[in-house]
Amino acid sequence: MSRTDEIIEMDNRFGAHNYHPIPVVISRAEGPWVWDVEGKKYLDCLSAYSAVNQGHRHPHIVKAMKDQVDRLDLTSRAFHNDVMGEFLKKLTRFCGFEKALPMNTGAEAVETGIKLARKWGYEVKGIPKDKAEIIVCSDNFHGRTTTIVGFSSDPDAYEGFGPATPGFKMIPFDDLDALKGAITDNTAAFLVEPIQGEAGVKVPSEGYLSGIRQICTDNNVLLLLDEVQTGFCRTGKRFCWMYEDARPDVLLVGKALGGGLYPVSGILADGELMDVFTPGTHGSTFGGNPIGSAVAMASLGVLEDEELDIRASELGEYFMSRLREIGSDRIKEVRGRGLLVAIELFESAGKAREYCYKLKDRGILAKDTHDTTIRFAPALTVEKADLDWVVDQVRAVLEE
Ligand code: IF1
Repeated sequence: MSRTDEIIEMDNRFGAHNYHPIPVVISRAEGPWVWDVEGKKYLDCLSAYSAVNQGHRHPHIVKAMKDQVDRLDLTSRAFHNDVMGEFLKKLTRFCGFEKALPMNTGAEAVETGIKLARKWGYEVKGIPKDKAEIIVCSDNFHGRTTTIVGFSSDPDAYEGFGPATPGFKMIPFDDLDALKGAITDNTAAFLVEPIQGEAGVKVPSEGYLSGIRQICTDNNVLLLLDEVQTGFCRTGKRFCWMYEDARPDVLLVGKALGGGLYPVSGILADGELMDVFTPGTHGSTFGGNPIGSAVAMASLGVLEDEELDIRASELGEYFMSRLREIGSDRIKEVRGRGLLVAIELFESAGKAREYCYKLKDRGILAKDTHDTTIRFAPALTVEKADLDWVVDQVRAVLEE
């Protein structure tokens, strides 16, 4: 039995079966590349769902983490530590908000945003007790907690996990009239991804982001943007909302904030709104811990120093135009923003997963979603020549 098969068997024997991964066992990584246990090299075109925008094991981030580990580990928030404040200062400046609240995972950031919106709804907007409503979109993906899956439209996500938390209302994505129609006096917030990732990299129409910003402002409804996946330069700007100047009231971030080395998430808002949280009303053992804070500071530094927003924008435009040139009759659409790119195939072309297996054999790790879509999200440090090579491999598997 190969080492790969042995390890996969062990995963299956001792692990819960809540995943069905592509059968490759990765044991080493550097920059945009990974190696499997057999020594085969791949271009990582998933980047842990955009958690590794800076590339694997970026030397600056690794150094920051090692230095921190040698000095101070964990204090909890019962005491101050000498790293978190510097991190929050850097994060708020990077994102353009007054205050931040650090958590660990994306789902926790979303939960934190939901709590903030509800409390603001009761204390500031004056919504009657327990009547707050939050509007969400169909085909959303915001995480896996019971509250979050309770407002998912994907049966795999919610089926069997009820009863759903009340207080959520679903409307179609990319539909301004639906948003206007769904708002009531009890609406506290609208929660949305600026590009729907799991739904298949669904980029909304031009004017949607500025439109939702305006509607929320006009109706005294908070705009909560989930940029857990789209944030930190992935789509060609620091944040996707910057394409239409649709600055949210609450920005939810995660993934690449930890540079692929440590889970770090959080929410950003201006002072008055963030002050809705008072001592004892929210927290986390690990949120704002010294190691996460040091790693996140370095992760932000790399995004700035290497201007990865500009790089993602230029490389993304180039990559998408080269993919469109393939002109295969199996391709329905190439779409995306920056280096968050998807190829949607016609149903007659067969399953996207089959193409991902073929790409894997050719040294490219990409992930399918929804049967017909292949996602490409390499590290933002990827070289242009490597993208050319990806295009050649994609063309080859489509011609096979
Ligand atoms: C998995 C998808 C991506 C997210 C947005 C919050 C979270 C996520 C917009 C929660 C997480 C992940 C989790 C990962 C697969 C993945 C994913 F395919 F499921 F949808 F990226 F496209 N908001 N997305 O995309 O963050 O709590 O996981 O840190 O294996 O479930 P988390």
